[in-house]
Amino acid sequence: MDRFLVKGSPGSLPGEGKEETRDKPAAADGDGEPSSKRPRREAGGSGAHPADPSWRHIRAEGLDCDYTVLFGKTEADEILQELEREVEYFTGALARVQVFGKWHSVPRKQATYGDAGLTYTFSGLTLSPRPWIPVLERVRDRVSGVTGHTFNFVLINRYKDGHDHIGEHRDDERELAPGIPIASVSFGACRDFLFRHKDSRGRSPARRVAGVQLQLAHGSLLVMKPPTNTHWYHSLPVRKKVLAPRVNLTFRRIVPAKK
Ligand SMILES: O=C(O)CCC(=O)C(=O)O
Repeated sequence: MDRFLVKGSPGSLPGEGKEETRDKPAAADGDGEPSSKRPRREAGGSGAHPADPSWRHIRAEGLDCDYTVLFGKTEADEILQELEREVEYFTGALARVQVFGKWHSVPRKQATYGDAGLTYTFSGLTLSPRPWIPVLERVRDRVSGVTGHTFNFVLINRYKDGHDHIGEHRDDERELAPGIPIASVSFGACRDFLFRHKDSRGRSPARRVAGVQLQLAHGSLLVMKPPTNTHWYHSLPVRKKVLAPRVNLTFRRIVPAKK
């Protein structure tokens, strides 16, 4: 899962991760404030009643996602408070990233939790996730209940405000179990979430495929199903007007390493 979090970080190989831009410093991030020029599809918003998740299906060429609001406000507030109290984020070398030879703080905080015995690669190191804590088990089990999938790992990203962000990347690591969706649950500030087709990146894209923009609300669940992460990059761009924190949990199924 080295490509999962940071590229060009300590221990990564030269030339690895040319496509990976998730930790570009804010000033260099191509996804700034909304541009009226870029074509977009809108989805997201307040969505469904949590007791009866009604899904919004988001489809484009090679993109297959479902969105719902899974937790009502009271429950989402309670979960956010517990996450803020209980989650322990990376510090030190794991909270820094090297981009084009320069060191930067990762522009958000990160943590990983999961099943005992699992290992994953991060910054060139083989790490074990922290053991599950009750608040994460509660969210994981609700997500499993509505998706019919089980998850053994969660990556947590905390954005203190709209300056914190994540650059364009795909979640296409080798460790991910094939055919299993990634379930992304958000708490706190509603943020824009952008998908861009792999053929539509860069200054002279191979072709123009309309991007997809969602707003991920407090208590929402976005299910990214295959083959979305093969064809589409996603990012959470800087939004300077957002003042409140947001915590995002991406539940994943990792194939345990052979002993
Ligand atoms: O915070 C988000 O919604 C995005 C997180 C993300 O892109 C990831 O975990 O790969």
